[in-house]
Amino acid sequence: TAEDGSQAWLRYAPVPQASSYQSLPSSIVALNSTRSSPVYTAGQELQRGVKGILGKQLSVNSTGKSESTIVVGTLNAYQEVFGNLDDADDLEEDGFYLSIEDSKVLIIGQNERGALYGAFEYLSRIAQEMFETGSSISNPHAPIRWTNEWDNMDGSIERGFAGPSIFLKNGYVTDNITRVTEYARLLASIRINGIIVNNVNANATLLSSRNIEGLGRLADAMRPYGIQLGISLNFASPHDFGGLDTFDPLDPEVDAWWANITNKIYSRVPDMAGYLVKANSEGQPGPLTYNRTLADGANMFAKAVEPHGGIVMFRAFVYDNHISYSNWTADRANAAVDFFNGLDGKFDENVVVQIKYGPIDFQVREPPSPLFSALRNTSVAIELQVTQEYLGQQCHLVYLAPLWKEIFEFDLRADSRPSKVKEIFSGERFRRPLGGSAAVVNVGTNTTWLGSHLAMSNLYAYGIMAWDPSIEPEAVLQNWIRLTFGFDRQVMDTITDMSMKSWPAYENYTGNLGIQTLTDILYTHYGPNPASQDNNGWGQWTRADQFSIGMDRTVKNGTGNAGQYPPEIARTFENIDTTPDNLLLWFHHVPYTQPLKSGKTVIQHFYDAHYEGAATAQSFVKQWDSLEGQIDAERFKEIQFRQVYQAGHALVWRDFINEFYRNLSSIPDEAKRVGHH
Ligand code: GCW
Repeated sequence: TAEDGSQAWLRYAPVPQASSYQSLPSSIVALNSTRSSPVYTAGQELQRGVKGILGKQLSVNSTGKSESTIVVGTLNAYQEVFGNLDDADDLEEDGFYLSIEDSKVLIIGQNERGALYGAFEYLSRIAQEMFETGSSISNPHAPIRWTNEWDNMDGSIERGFAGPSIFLKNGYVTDNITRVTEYARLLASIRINGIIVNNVNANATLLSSRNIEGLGRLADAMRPYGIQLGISLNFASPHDFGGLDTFDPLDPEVDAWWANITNKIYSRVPDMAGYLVKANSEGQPGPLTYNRTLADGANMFAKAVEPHGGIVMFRAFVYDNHISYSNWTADRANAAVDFFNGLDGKFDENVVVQIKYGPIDFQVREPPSPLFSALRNTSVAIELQVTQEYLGQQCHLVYLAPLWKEIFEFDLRADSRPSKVKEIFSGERFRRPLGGSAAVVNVGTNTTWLGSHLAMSNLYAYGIMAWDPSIEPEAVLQNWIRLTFGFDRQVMDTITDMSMKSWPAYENYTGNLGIQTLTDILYTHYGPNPASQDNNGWGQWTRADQFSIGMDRTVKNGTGNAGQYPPEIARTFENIDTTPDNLLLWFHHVPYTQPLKSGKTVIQHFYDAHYEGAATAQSFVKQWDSLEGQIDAERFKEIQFRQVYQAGHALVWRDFINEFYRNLSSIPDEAKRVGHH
C-alpha cells in the first residue's frame, strides 16, 4: 500500500495478531466531553485507532458503565460518576493513569490533556501488540514541553528543510489550517503542550489585528489537542510597529504598549502559552540597546503576560558576533554566562531562560552549556534542534536522541552534588517551579513533515524524552520503527542499526575530537568548509594553523571557559589528561601530533575517523537496499534516494576535510590514503 508519510507514527495500521485480541472493550466512554475538548478528541482518536489497528468499530458515548468499555476522562469527572480512584492519587499536572484489564480499560488524566495522552499511549501499545494487562501512572518530567518553529511571515522557514510554512504565508497567518490540526495531533501523541509558531528572528507585523485574528484560528485548531500557542516577539515592536519613538523596557509608555497588545492577543487567545524572545543576539534589538539589563527586558514581557497566566521564554543565546579573532582569550562559549552574570534571581517568576544544549550552537558534539549550573534562582529550559541545521539538514540520517541523552545525563556536579542537566531543567535540582524543554522543529508543507521519513524518529524521540529523559534512545527508536514501518524483524534490526550508528558516523566524517561540525558556518551550515570557521567575528573557531589546532579554553592559558563549570568539572576540562578525547579540541589547543588516549595522534585520528565514518555511510546503502520488498515501494525509494546521497556526500566530507588538514599540517596519512587517490 502507498504511504504518504503524513500520518508518521499514527498510521493505525492493522496488527497481525488482531484476531487473537479477544476481550476487546465494546464501547468508549469519553466523560464530560464537550466538542473540541481534549477528552472529546481522545474519544474520537480511540475510535479511529481501534478501528484501524484491531478492525473493530466502537461507539463513543459520554456516559455509560465502566464494564467492557474504554473509559477516558479526567480524574474529577471519573470520581463524580464512579467514586474514588485511589490508584490515581499520585497524578501530577498533565499526567495520566492507565489501567488495562481485559475488556476494561481506564484512561484517567489529571487534566483533559493528560487523558488525551493516556489515550495515545493506549493506542501506541495496541499498535505495537503490547497487549499486557496492568496499571501504571505516568507523570511528566517537566511542565514545559514545547516546539519552536522558525517560520517567517512570508512563509519561508529559517533553517527549515521541508518546504514552506504550515502556519504563515505572504505576510499573514494562513487560512488553511488542515495541516496545523494534523501537526497538533502528532505533537499531542508525543505529549508536547506548546508551539511557538514564528521565528525567533521575529517580525512585529505578526501583531497586526488581522494576524491576531489568525493566531486565534491557529490556537482554536490546536486547543482540542491540548496544545497552547505561543509567539516570538521582536523587541523593537513598540517602535517599529507601534509608532513609539522608543522601545526602552523601563519606559512606562513602552510597558503600557506591551500590556495593551498582550491584552488584545489574550482576548482572542485566552489560553496563550506565552512569549519567546531573542534579544541582543545576531543583530536583534534588545534591552542592552538602552543600557538596561536582560532581566529588565524579560521582566517587561513577564509583567504583560502575568495577569493572563502566561510565561516568557527568554533565550540565553545572547552573544557578540563581532569578537576579535586576534584576541586569544576571546570566546563565544563564554558569552551566555558572561551576559547573564549578576542576573540570577532578578527574573520574574514567570520567566524561563531557554538555553541551547551547548555553549556554541547545535554542533555535532559540545559539552553542556555552563549556564545550566550558573543559574540557581532562575527557571531554565533546554533548547534542542530536531531540524538538522548543522547535522546534515535531513539529507543525512542522524538519529539525535543519543546526543541529547549524553547532555541530559551529564552531571555538572554543582556544589559537588549530583546535578544532571536533566535534573536542572526539570526544576528539581534547584527547586524551581518551572522548567522543561523546547526543540526547534521547523516542519514544513512536505508530506513527510521534515523532508525525510527517517528524520521523524527525531521528532518522536524529542517528545517522548521531554516527557521522560531517562528512557533509552534505542527503546524509543524501536517503538517508532514499529509504529512507522510495522513488525518485520529485518526492518526493525536494520533501521535500528543504521540509526544507532548514524550520529557517531556523522561525527566521524564531519568534525571529531570536539572541533565542531566543520561545516560552512557563514551561511548555509551545510557541507564541509573548515576554513570558514576561523578569522571572523562569529567565534566558532578552531584556531587551526600549520602546527596545531583547537580552542584553548583553560583558565591557565586560554579563554577561561573551563572555569565557568563547577569546580569538579572545571578541573576535568582544565587538564588535558582528564578531558575526554571527544572534547579534546573543544578545550585544548594542541599540536597535530598530540597523542590521544588511544595512542593515535590527533591528525591520524582525523584521517582514520573520516574514513571510518564515510565507510559506515556507505554501508547504510547496502543495509537499506536489503529491505526492498519489506517496505512499501514509495517510502523505500524515497529513503533509498537519501541514503545514496548521504553515502556520496560522506565521501565529499571525508576527502575535503582530510585534504584540508593534510595540506595545512603537511603530515602524511600513515595508511597512505589521503592524497593518494
Ligand atoms: O544557529 C543560528 C542559526 C540562525 C538562528 C540562530 C538562533 C534563528 O544559524 O539561523 O536564528 O542560531 O538560534 O537564534
